[in-house]
Amino acid sequence: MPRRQVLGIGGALGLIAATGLSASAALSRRPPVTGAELRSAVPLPPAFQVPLPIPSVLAPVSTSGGADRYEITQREATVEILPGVRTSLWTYDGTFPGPTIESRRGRPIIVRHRNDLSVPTVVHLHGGRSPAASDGYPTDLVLPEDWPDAAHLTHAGDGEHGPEHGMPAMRDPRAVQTRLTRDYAFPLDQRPALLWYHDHRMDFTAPAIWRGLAGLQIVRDDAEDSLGLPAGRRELPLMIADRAFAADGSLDYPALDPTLRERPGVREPYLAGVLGDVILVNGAPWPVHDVDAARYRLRLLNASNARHYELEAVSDDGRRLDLVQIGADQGLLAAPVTHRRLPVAPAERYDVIVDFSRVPVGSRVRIVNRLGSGRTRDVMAFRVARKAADDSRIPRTLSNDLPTWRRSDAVRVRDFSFRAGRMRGDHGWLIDGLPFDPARSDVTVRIGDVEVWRLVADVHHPVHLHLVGFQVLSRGGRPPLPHDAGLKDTVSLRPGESAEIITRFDGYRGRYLFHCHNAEHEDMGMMANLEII
Ligand SMILES: [Cu+2]
Repeated sequence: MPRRQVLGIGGALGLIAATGLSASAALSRRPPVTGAELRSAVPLPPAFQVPLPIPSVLAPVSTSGGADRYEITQREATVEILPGVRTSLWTYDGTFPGPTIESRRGRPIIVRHRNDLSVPTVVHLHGGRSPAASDGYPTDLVLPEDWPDAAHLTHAGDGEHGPEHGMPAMRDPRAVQTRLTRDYAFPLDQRPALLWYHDHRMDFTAPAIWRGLAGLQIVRDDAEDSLGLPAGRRELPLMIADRAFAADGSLDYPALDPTLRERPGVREPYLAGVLGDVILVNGAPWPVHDVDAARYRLRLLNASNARHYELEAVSDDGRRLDLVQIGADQGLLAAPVTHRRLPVAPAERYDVIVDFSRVPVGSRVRIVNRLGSGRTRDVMAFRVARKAADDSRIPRTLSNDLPTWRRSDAVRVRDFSFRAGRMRGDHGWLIDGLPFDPARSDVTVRIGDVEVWRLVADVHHPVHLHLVGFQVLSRGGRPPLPHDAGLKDTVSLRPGESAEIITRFDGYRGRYLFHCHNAEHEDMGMMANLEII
């Protein structure tokens, strides 16, 4: 690899490649970020001025036959993210985040997505226990009305971009494509949790999410409702995502092909991940939210492409408030876990209670990212506006339905490495030395089997499994960390680190995925097929 490219990959990876540092040496240095930061070319607003938006809840178009039907149109929209600046986005129904879908455990929903964008799309419900046909496999594309048909694409592939680019669907005989619309059916036979839906298009997931294709879905049930947790306006979904803005107010992104039609990938300094210099919460820059002096349930999602956070809640007098974790990616913990700092990797969700009752009225609590610097240290703020009664509680037992898998239950142990490498003659990110190929069979598991997977990383890789939740068994040969508690669908591997996870593959048969959820890594090959038979 030429030296120029090695250094271009940035921070940790360049260090490992250029100096031959061992993984453990990389781990001891543990760089706080994997990726490179874009700088916005417009003036940025001061922190804690813009009010926190709460995404609107989508109303079903019908509720007949025990199932709710929804319709979402994917379309371009111009919105005001930075005060006084117009930004064109790709959206679900005209907003970023898209509308929130409120759903109940075991009550099926059908979402008809209509693609009025200029490129193919595909929707994945992250954390959903969904049949394969509705899981948003990257080549199961919804084509825009005027997109060339498959026969035409075959010829286009022989042209200027060569057969390697622009038509991955053609390499996948199992792809099921539709034109203009697709109905996604979600049985939602799963634990209550905060899920999120986002684009998962082959080779172009990262820029599609960056441009705005992300929204929330919440699954609830009666057991969770009866716990007495903070609810109503004291329950806040918080989608955290970084972005950067070009001089014309558009979102900056270092795509090789800004039309996102044919050539995937990003420019060289950003190969390890794209970071922005503006922190958005629910689509607003460094927002502020007025709260009662009471407990709040904060449902955190890191929807950033590559940025990691280590969150703290800091009051004006410098006190750190407890972050009492009650839930993980896949729902409630068995019992609360108290943190002072909470690491949140891309795609992870943490459900935490923060108690503002002892914060003086009129003062603020800032949510700070210890891994950020300068403006990216701030995330958002709460302003304690008034005294208020609070009859919420945090039960000592939150749930008793978590699986009790033991290592001895596993019928198989598999090893997977997540490392940099070469793909199609360029830089890539590889699982076990291979870039993703939809037509290749990678992992086949029998439905109902319990397996242990050992994952090892070079730089940060948040590893996500579709369909199933898992438990973290160990990290670096040691017991899991406090924030690994509960049932997860994304585990954050730190530089040079290994982790073991355990799960039972059940629910549905079919073709699923596991992949890195650094969205740039995902687009550059770091995915593999998971076939459940
Ligand atoms: Cu990765």
